[in-house]
Amino acid sequence: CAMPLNVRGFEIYSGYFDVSEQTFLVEEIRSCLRAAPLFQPVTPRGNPMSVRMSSAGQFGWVSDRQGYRYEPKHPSGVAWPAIPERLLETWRDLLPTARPPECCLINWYASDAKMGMHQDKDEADMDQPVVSVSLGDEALFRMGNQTKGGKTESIWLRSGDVVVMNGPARRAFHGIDRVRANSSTLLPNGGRINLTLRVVT
Ligand code: MD3
Ligand code: FE
Repeated sequence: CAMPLNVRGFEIYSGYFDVSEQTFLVEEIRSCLRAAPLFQPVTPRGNPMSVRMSSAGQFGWVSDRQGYRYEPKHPSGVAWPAIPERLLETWRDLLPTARPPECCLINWYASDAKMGMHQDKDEADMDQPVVSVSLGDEALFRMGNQTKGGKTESIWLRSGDVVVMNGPARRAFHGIDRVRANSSTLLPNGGRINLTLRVVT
């Protein structure tokens, strides 16, 4: 069993998935995206986000002029597809006693996309853990504190890495500063996919 690197309570399993597992996961995600295509969320203030998103599971995360929230359906009105079994297995492997995830948020980053520092607080119980899977190009992940501001620490997340956010780290501010273009050959069209498994209700 692999021991994670612990940075500020973030448990980083570097190289959790090998290339053949990563390739399998990309196929599973492509199948999800055929049912529930990526869309470009708009912030409540009306600014388009640079990351494109979709979800799998009972609930998906959406943002528009109405606000940030979880919804039982894709903006097109179709139900979200099921969370791929390999991801549910990963959750059970890393968090054997946790409630099962109800959402797999799918984030797609083009090489110029980023995500500003934020807290994930749209879930009913913020004490439930979150698991993140990185696929494709490397990304600079910034980890902050439970309150805005203060010192931060950054690490590059690579394809196949998994991060578990549990305990105080679950409430930490975090973001993606930049993606390193052409740093992986996993995705034929380049870019980066981040999957986050979450308990929502
Ligand atoms: C820490 N995603 O979807 S993954 C997000 O790479 C998000 O797409 C980034 O932040 C990405 O909300 C970072 C690492 C991550 C995910 C969820 C967290 C860190 C987290 C939730 C709480 C605390
Ligand atoms: Fe987040």
